[in-house]
Amino acid sequence: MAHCYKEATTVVHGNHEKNPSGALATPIFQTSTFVFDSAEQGGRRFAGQEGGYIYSRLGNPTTSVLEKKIALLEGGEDCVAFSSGMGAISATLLSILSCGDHIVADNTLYGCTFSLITETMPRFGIESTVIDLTDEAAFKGAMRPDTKVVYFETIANPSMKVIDIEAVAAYAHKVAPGCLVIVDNTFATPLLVQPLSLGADVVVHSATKYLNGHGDVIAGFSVSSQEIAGKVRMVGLKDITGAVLGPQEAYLILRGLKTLKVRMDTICANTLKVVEFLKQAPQVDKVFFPGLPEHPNYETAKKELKQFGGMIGFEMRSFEESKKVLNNVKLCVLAVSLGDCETLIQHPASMTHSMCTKEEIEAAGFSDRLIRFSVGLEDADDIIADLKQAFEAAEA
Ligand code: LCS
Repeated sequence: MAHCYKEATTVVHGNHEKNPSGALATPIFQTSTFVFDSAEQGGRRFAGQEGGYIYSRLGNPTTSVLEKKIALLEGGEDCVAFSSGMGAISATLLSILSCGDHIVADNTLYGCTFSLITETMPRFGIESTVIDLTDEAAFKGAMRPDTKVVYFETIANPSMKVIDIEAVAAYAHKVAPGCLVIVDNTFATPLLVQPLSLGADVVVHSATKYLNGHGDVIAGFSVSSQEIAGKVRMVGLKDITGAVLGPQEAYLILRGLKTLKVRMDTICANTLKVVEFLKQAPQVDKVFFPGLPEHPNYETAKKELKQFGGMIGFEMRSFEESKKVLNNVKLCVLAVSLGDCETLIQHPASMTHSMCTKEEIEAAGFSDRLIRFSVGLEDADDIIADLKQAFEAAEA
């Protein structure tokens, strides 16, 4: 699909299709089903001989506008919207994989995705090999000619690992023809990187985060070629998960998307200031941020990302101090999720990644001292002042 406009324009206008009613804002088609003109027409629509809507689990005009906009932003042919990020991820993987298939996944993933791949999918006979995808030897050792999927996150939750999409996709496609590279682009958003342009086959999102951006919707997307998206829609969404996005939520995401570019620019600028503060704070032992030259994947991040994003991890000197910071912030909000207007702070080991074992957490490169920080749209000085007072309280 041609990307005619620059991204700041695309987030506002999408493909510039006007609603036939003349409405500027996309109307909310709050309907479960659609009326056929005749029995013959209903039959033709079900047989795929005629376009048009049938039933909102299979498609809805409000949701379609949103899907087209996300496909444009990611540079994909098609997009399928879901009622959650996990809905998008599970429907995508289960549309592609069958009993006896093999998946290679990175060892740093959002906790529920990690459980899905390492615990749930093996129950259905799908074999998973979990390794550090930045370790070239481990990756090459894990790949098999019959590997069907390679799965990872652009900026990984919560260690902020950045994987070389181009290199991983090129090798996976070379040694395992037919293997699909699936990338979760939630942390980066299409404004920082478009994984499909670097060789990935599918991009998945938790739209709950930056894409919606206002902390009031749970949603997800799967973006790919028309062929793959057709399968994801007609198998993963229609038959397996049924995790369809409602038109009200689709509308809210369309509204949130209009400010994606200004939100991301402000969040990324704020984040650089917060990182600078964390680096010099004596109470902080380690900062996890891909824009720092000492970050192990700094070179990849510089090459791959237009900006370094709004997510930071940092470890205090002890678990006790980390806990005290979490309990002493006043402006920053103690809550999971990320990518909202409000700065959010949480503790991965006991919250988003509590389903991982101590060994799995260690392998993912963090500890129970890690605090994850999603920088918001407040004034950076106020965010920093809040952290400063929480650090002082943690020492007391
Ligand atoms: N992918 C990533 C990278 C995520 O961080 C999350 C949720 C999901 C997928 C799942 O999306 P959902 O179904 O929640 O829309 N991450 C969360 C987090 O870090 N805190 O709370 C949820």
